[in-house]
Amino acid sequence: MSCFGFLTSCRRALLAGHRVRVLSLRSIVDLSYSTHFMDYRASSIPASMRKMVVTKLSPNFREAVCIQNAPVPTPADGDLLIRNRYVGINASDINYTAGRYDPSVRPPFDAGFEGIGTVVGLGLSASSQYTVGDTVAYFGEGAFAEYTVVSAKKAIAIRTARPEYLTLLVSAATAHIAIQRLAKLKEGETVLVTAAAGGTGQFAVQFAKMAGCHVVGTCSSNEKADFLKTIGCDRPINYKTEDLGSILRKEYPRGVDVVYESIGGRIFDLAVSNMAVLGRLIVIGFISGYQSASGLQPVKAGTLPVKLLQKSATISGFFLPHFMSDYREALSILNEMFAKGKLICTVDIGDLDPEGHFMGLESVYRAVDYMYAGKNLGKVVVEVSPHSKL
Ligand code: NAP
Ligand code: X1H
Repeated sequence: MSCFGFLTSCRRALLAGHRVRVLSLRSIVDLSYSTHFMDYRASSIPASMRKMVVTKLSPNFREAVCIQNAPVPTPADGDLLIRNRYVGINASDINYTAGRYDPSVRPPFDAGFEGIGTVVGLGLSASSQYTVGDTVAYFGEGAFAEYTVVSAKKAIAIRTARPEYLTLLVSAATAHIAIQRLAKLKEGETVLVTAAAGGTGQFAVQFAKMAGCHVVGTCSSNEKADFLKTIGCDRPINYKTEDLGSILRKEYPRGVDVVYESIGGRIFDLAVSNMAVLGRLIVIGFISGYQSASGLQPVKAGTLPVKLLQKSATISGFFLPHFMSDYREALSILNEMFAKGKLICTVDIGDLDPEGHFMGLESVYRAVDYMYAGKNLGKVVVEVSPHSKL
């Protein structure tokens, strides 16, 4: 069975054994309603936990988010209660804390988009797919917590709690679906990837290379440029030491065919000015603006119509939640590629940071700063809790 076996049903027997072996007073209450299974053995589920809550809307993560004590939530029918082991950091965590995702939502609300952990409780109908002790990865809200409840539909069974799985859920899925749906890559074309050594950029580089393209990737250090060579990038450009505009003009005078663009502002303008005839630019993000009050970064919009016309070029936006119909298939392809060693999934868990490994919920603050200081090589991941037996 594929380890992303959320398409299979009835994978394990119902948890009758757990139901008679539960120990705590709370579990007696659970049994009386019989709507969910909770595991209170050995390690026991505590009554309360710590979680990161957005209490004030701000793109400054430290200002917006505080760590609070809260009761460990109870999974409703169809839900899983997951003890988080690793959580993924996304550039857009600060768009979320700024309230940009849904301006009608007011604080307090929970932060964090994705995690990996152990199923420690489940609502009744989720037991046809999962059992206590399963390891799962999920793309869902409230991940920056010791325990998170997610719908079983948003979870994926994985073999072991390896942080590399966290690269697949958002970062690799974004690159895979955006390139499949919007890039229309042809062998021999030139692809420019910005923030190429980051969470999603590393996958855009690999998918473009797999399609037989010449790949140019931007980054901010020589160490990242060396990493880019190892994942197939033909021309890494450290934009701190080399002039991106003049390199593109000199080395790619015909222009680039496709741009996977994450930075915005000046870099977006340079990419637009260096597109080939029939070029396609995909707006994946514009991180250079996220920390500002508006979340935006000005671009040369006035010259955009003529630049597109002169090249018959197109610009499209891509936002992963709009492509959920492609998500399951993409994840099973990505998982298989990862399992067969065809995809390099690099994670950065802070081991080279002066303060060390991102361990514990409070490290999420440091991990967000680390990403916005441009220090990460690969996907930023935080280890929320060390491995524990159930
Ligand atoms: P990431 O690439 O792992 O980290 C961000 C990288 O951006 C840094 O390593 C740094 O790389 C650069 N950077 C950081 N702060 C910057 C700033 N203030 N100005 C300019 N560059 C900065 O992060 P990620 O989570 O994978 O996100 C990358 C981009 O993809 C973001 O724009 C994000 O919004 C977007 N994204 C979009 C979707 C979607 O559905 N559209 C999904 C996932 C991610 P350098 O060394 O290259 O400077
Ligand atoms: C419904 O579509 C969206 C799309 C983007 C709703 C919200 C957003 C959003 O908050 C984002 C966003 C999300 C993911 C990502 O990787 C990058 C970005 S940038 C962004 C945003 C930034 C500034 C704004 O004023 C509004 C949205």
